[in-house]
Amino acid sequence: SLSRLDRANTELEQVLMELRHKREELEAMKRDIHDMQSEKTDTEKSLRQVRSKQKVLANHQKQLMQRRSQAHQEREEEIKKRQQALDARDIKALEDASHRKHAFNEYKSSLLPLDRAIPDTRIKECLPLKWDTSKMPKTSVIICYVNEAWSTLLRTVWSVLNRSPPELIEEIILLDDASDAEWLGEKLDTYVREHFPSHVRIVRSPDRLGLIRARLLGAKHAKGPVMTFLDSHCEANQGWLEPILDIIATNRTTVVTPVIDTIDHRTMEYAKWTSNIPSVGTFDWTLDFNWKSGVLRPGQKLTDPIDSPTMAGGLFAIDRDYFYEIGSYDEDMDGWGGENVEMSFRIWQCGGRLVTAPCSHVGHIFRDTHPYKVPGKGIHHTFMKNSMRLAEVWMDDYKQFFYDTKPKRENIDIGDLTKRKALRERLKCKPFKWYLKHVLPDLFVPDSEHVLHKGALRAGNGLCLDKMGHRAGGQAGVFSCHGEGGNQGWMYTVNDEIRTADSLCLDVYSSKFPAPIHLQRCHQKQGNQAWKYENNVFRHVASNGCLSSVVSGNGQHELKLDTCKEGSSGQQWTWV
Ligand code: LR7
Ligand code: MN
Repeated sequence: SLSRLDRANTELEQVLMELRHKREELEAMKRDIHDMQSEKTDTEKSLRQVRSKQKVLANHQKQLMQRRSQAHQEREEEIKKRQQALDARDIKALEDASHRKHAFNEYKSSLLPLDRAIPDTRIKECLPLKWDTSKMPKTSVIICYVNEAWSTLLRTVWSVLNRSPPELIEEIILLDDASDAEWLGEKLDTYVREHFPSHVRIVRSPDRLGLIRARLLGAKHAKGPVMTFLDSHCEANQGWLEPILDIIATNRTTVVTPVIDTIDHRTMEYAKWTSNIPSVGTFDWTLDFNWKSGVLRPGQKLTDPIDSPTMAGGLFAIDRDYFYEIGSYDEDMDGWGGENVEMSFRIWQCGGRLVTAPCSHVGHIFRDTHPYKVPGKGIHHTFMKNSMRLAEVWMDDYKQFFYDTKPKRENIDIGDLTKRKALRERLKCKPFKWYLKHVLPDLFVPDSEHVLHKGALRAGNGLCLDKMGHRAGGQAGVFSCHGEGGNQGWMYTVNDEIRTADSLCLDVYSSKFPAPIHLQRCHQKQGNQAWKYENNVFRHVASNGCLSSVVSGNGQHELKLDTCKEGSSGQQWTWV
């Protein structure tokens, strides 16, 4: 019986052990269940969060859709109906006609929503930036126009209203420079009354003022502490305004431009591409505005304002009081042109600063011609007069380099300069030499230190080297000598370049003779732009060919790079 007891005992121990195991398993299962339960609640919680976020988003979208006013939808349906009745040839004809009238494809524009979506062109570094609008001044937005198309004018206005924090917009002033287009009369009054009753004001000038005096009149009407000027065919992009006003809030003597994106004048497409560092403004000695690549200072972030030596002129913001302190505009400038370079020199020379805000983007329709006439003797004339005024007031002895580019100026009465010269005195502005040294140190200065020869270049066969009115990428040619400079004005530099006053250099990149001679922006790095000038011959250093005025197969005179032949008259170039 003792051994039975023993056996029973062992069995009991075994059972107990199993029981213990089972209990442990049970505990483990319980723990698992508990874990799973809490996981479940977590998932349920985040699911609930996602759902509520979705709801908020849907609501938001609904509101947005509702805010797209009835008018937009009605207009778009109307357009659709009209389009269905046309075939491709009709459309092409309508587009061409509108292009002749407005210098861009207005027909295409008229089919696009007035509040269309455009690509957000900001670099990614801009997106996380947070702006405190409560510390920013309000702005008046001033848009001057003469016979601007309906669709582009209103798209400018809608883009400003839809893409600006409302608390930052004091008003939008539409300054009509005496347009006679019928759509800009009562029809516009009604539209503005219906859609923008509280924000938009139309001011109509009874006489044609020209762009510069039109802006001065717009400024007179502005109530906001900051004024933002825009051309009448722009589209403000996402978040365009905050970076601009932030800079002015920090320093009221800084004048700010957005990055200007391109809206194509044929397709109306808003360009998606922009470079990481925006282009900034420079100028040529013809006093034309030009772009150059922006450069970051050491330690400067991609989102920081970047110094711009000049501005394009149409799109900028300025503290209203500072605008007057610094001399607003030269009110004796007529029509169009030059005012932007004048204001740029003045800002820098008189202690201010001109910058581009990399996170602010506004699109502009760039076009090839102007669809309007300016009062007086036309755009060419006013541009010349305005440039002469600015050269006389701001450029000291350097003005001569500008005059050198225009050897045959018509007699232009540039008027009285006393007021502008007094302004320069009063503000104790720095000399132009200072501006060149500190603001545009890399600009080519055509003085005797840098230029070995200048004038026209005549080949032995009697023709002159000619830019043929082409821009960068085009080809240079030869033409009968006219002695007016312009397309026939050339310089040979210490850098071995053959260059024009507007910074184009003769450039050859094909090695097959006879090779075309291209015009490219001067890069000052020798390479394909280096020429040796000896015994009246220009030898292209990289390819060892000679600059030649030749007669082609069909009897046409052409400029080529060809094998050097001693004594060939087309390869003998003299300065005249
Ligand atoms: O007599 C006029 N009255 C006007 O109100 C002539 C023009 N205007 C208006 C016109 O309707 C337009 O809204 O002024 C604005 C500028 O005229 P545009 O668009 O025909 O000229 P643009 O874009 O070729 O002109 C550039 O250079 C001008 C020089 O005087 C002005 O500074 C423009 O504002 C300027 N535009 C820009 O800077 C946009 C970027 C272009 C570049 C580079
Ligand atoms: Mn323009």
